[in-house]
This record gives sequence, structure tokens and C-alpha cells, in this order.
Amino acid sequence: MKATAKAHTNIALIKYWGKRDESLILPMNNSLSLTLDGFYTTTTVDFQDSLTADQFYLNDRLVEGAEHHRVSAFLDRIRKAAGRPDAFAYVHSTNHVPTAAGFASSASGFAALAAAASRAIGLPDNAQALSILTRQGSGSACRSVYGGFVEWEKGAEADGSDSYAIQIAPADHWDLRVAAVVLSSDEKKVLSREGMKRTVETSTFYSAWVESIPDDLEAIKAGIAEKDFEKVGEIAEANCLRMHATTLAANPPFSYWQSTTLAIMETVRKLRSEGVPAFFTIDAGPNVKVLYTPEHEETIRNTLQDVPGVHDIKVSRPGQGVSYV
Ligand code: 2P0
Repeated sequence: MKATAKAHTNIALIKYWGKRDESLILPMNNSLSLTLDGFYTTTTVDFQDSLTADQFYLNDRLVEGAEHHRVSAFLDRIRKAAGRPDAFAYVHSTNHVPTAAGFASSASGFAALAAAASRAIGLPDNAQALSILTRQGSGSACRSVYGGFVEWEKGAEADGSDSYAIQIAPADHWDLRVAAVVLSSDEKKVLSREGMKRTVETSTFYSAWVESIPDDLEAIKAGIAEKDFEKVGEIAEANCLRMHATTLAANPPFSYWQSTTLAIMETVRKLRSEGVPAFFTIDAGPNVKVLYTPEHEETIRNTLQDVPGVHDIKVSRPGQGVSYV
């Protein structure tokens, strides 16, 4: 009863922002992401009869407290699905996701955990069921089950049975690049889970956000199919700005941006005005991800590196979905 799985992070081009059900993690809106090859988690789950509780090691260190609880509560769902309520496991996770890069490791973390645990406990190998299960650990993680361009269908059922990810196009469909721009300073932020909850409950812009999603999705999917970089970039950037606008209209208001965040956004706009197609997107933190096509690699790197307050740049290509090691 042992299995090892690997999963990559993903970057949302159409953002998931807000839940309609916090326990099952059901979103208010569909979202669409690109799985990235540069950042991943590898997890081994080993169910052992001798255990009376789960033991969770992250990067070889035993984890206790809230983080352990979140993993163990997630394994409860797997135990229940498998009809094995007393099966406890050793969980060893290695994160190849530098927290400084501004990627939540929860996406790759829960996708790898769900895949390894499902296989170890003997649940049938089924990607859709795996995406549904993974979603209940962390919403954005359900998209990391698949590689390439992935849409998370919000679904309509109260039990979440139709809320899962589907692949729109595989990783080799289009050679895009995503530069994660790492900032030198890391201020304390509003966690995404808390931030989206506050936004749903109080932001006067929230309904406009939800209403804007279907048009964005239709257009970006056409852009992906046609490999129309300008179209995809423009929609992703505008969608990101609209998500962040909802936080400014929340009560109390908040923003994930720092001064360097704004400086990078300005640099990307300037690159465009000089004829270099590049677009930005930002998640629930200050770091910026810049989208571009391979021929502009050198210009993009050199220009971003020169922005004061930029510490590092980590480039990814489209990545694969969950795999077993
Ligand atoms: C996304 N984010 O689509 C959006 C954009 C952040 C901004 O999904 O509460 O860690 O575990 O479902 O998935 C971050 O939220 O939240 C996120 P939970 P999650 O990638």
C-alpha cells in the first residue's frame, strides 16, 4: 500500500477567485490555467498497519499542527472513499516550489498527495475522480492533475460531482514561456483562502467579476486553439487586473501588490510599446508572472532583471500532469 506521485504547479490565466461551498471547495467561477514544468512536488504515501495516526514529512521534516491537520483531513476523505477508515500513512513530500517564487505549493502538493494516496489505498485510476478528490484539498490543485492548458469546470451540483478539471490542450500544443519574477522583499500577506472569502462576502465589485468570466473564457479558449499570443495575453492580463480590483473594493480593502509589483507591470507595458509581446499575471501575492514566446527570452530576462527590487527570475515551459514515479 505504497505509491509515489509527482505533480506540477499551474498558473491561472483566468483566475479562480471565490467559493460557493467552502467545505467541498466549490468555486463561484470556472478558471483556466497552464501547468508549468519548473515547479513540482513529489509525494510518497505509505499506508502501514502499525500506525494509529498519519505522519507527514515535508522536505524530510516532521510537520505538526495546522499543516498536518490539513493533510490528515484530506486523507480522511480518501480513507472514506476507499472504505478503509483505519488506514493511516507515512507521507513524505518534497517540494520543488521555492516559496519565494510566489507560487502556492498547495496546487502541486495536493495533486501529488491525492494521486499517491489514491493509488496506495487502491482506488481506481481515474483522472476525473482524481481531480474531484484533489479539488477538496485545494481548489487550484484540481487543475494540476492535467498538463498543458486546463479548465476547471465549476459545476452545478451541490455535492461537487461535476466540479473538476478538463484538459483544453496538451503541454506540447504551444511553446509558451512563463517567467516567475521573484521580489527581494516578502511582506506578510492576506492568505488566498481568507482573501477570496472576504472578497465574496464584502466586495462591491464581486458580482461584476463573476459576470465577466464567461466572455473571457470563450475568448481565451479560441486564442489558445489559434495560438494567438496577443489575444491570450490580453485576456489573461485583463482578467488578473479585474480579480485584483475586487480586493480593493472589499471591506476592509486589501491589495497583494507592492511597489516592485507595479514597477514590473509598468516594465511589461513598456516592452509591449517597444514591440515585444509580453503580458503579466499576478496571483494572491506580490510576485509577477510574465508570459512571452521563446524568441523574446533574452530581451525579457535582461529587461526584468534590471527592475530595482527584482531578486530572481525563474522560467517555466508548459508542464505535464500528474505522473507516478
Ligand atoms: C488561481 N488562486 O486560480 C487563483 C488566483 C490565487 C489567485 O487558486 O482555498 O490555494 O485551497 O481552494 O487554490 C489560490 O487559492 O485556495 C488560487 P483553496 P487556493 O490559481
